[in-house]
Amino acid sequence: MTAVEVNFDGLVGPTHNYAGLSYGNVASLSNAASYSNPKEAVLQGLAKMKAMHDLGLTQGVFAPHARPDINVLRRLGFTGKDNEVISKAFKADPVLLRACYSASAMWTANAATVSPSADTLDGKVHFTAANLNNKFHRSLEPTTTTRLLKAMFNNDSYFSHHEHLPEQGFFGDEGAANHTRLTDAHGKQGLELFVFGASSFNSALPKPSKFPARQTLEASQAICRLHQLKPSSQLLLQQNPAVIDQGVFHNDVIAVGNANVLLCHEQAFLNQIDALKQVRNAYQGDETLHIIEVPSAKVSIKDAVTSYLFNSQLVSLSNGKMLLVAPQECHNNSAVNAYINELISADNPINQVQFFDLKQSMQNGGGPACLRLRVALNQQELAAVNPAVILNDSKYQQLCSWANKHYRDKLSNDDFADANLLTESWQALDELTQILDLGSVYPFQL
Ligand code: SUG
Repeated sequence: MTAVEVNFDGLVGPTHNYAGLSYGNVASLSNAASYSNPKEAVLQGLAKMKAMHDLGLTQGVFAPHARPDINVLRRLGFTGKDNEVISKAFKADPVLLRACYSASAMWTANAATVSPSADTLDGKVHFTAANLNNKFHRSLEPTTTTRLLKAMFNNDSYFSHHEHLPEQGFFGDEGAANHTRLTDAHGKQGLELFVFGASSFNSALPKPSKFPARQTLEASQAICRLHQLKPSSQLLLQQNPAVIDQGVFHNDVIAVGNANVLLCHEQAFLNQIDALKQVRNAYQGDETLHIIEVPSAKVSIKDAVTSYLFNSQLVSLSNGKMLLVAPQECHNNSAVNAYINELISADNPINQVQFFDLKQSMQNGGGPACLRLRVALNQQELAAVNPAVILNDSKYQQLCSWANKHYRDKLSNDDFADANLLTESWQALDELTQILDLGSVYPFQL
């Protein structure tokens, strides 16, 4: 059956800020003292979504989460009315308060792992929200993510939703950032690659020594079971621990796959020669599989991490071309820009590039691919998706007006002491639930 890949981009939330919360993520730590511009951030994300829509792709919108997470602040001992909780938390621990204000749910590549129906034994599309157990601010996401997924994919005949994995480091799960799918047509059975950073139980496997491995083997194995993946649709590979220690905190910072193309750095995987042999052997498409390995001599790991080349999206266009949707930082880096020019003129399916200014997200370590969750859907499944979360020209205009009305253009540390930020943000989201027809997905009452 014919199918399309729909990218559901995270709409940046009204409290987007830089709090230096993600140890192991170079950009997050180095921008901790900067002030943010939530309005610019949401509009940059929307401009990317609109550009994808204008290319003829089906583009979805994934709503932000309600922040601050007032319930978790209460669980942590801050009492009183909402404004008292905020002012007590600000005095006691401003970084904790900012973690509870984080808009990190914008990086929807980490929202969930999704397996299309062509790969699953029961023929349903399976979703498991990621537990994001490795970082406190991200561990606040899975419950709302599941509610949002259920509001977007609300039809038991086609969609199967699973509870997130146990909230424990052994099952650390970061969702689709460590998952890609190779196939020669979205509607055909594909090969799902699960890339883990370390094993919790098997001490024989190597681990990074400095920065955390956020995805465990055991989490990836559990997702394969939950999603009832056909054995021939799954392959588990280990990420190279040495690059995790250089700031490659997710596999999508060092590799990207689409259709019959896997673009990866030559240092992406542990025992790379053998890993790629396994990929070639397991791939079942009729079209030739293109594995493009980028040598360190052309793009160093440092350049890969600062430019986010591998966090580009690779998208198939209806004219048969494949487009690299890259962050502006790739254009600004002369080595990376030279490599991209070589890539698009070489003999492989990638033959176009488009650069996007996503600086607000990039400064927290989130590039184009971090901002989107891919869901391959056949025509019947697509018809069953909540239509209000699919972008069109008027929805784009509506979302821009909504953002312009509700979002601030500057947030710095002292602004988090102001409980008006809570009220403004929740009012914005309340209005958004109507624009995206989500029902009551948020745990607040205005
Ligand atoms: O989890 N940054 C996110 C970036 C996620 C990128 N996603 C993918 N690679 N798919 C993270 O580290 C920073 C928040 C702060 O420091 O304020 C943050 O959460």
